[in-house]
Amino acid sequence: MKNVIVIVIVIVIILGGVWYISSNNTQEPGNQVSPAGNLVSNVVTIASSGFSPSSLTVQKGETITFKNESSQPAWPASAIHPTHTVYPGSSIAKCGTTGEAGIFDACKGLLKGEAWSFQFDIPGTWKYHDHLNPSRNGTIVVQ
Ligand SMILES: [Cu+2]
Repeated sequence: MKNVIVIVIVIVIILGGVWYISSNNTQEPGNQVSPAGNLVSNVVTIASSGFSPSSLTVQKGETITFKNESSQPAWPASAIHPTHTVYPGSSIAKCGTTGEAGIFDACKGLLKGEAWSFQFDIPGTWKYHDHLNPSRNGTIVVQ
């Protein structure tokens, strides 16, 4: 009888562990855990009125997802139009090359519903714009 109780306790502990692990893996896309362990959702949406929020502050190393919810294609990219060279290492000249992965430049127009993500590793105040509609712009502050 004691053995049965021990087995039941072990099973409960294992199931509890499985539940705990799986419950930590059910975050929605676009959410990340910050270095402090907080769940943060760094999403900038692109509407016909522009980027929202127009200014977003994140910690170094966090990723921001830009999601186009407008009917027109949108191309988020580092200032300054048209060269996109303000964010260190970025340049529109790298689009279409192997350097494309590491630059603050979507390098293409995102269609409605499409998203593009970039990890900000360099502290600073970084302005950006929609390359297809340069009057639309925003700011990312990396702390
Ligand atoms: Cu541009």
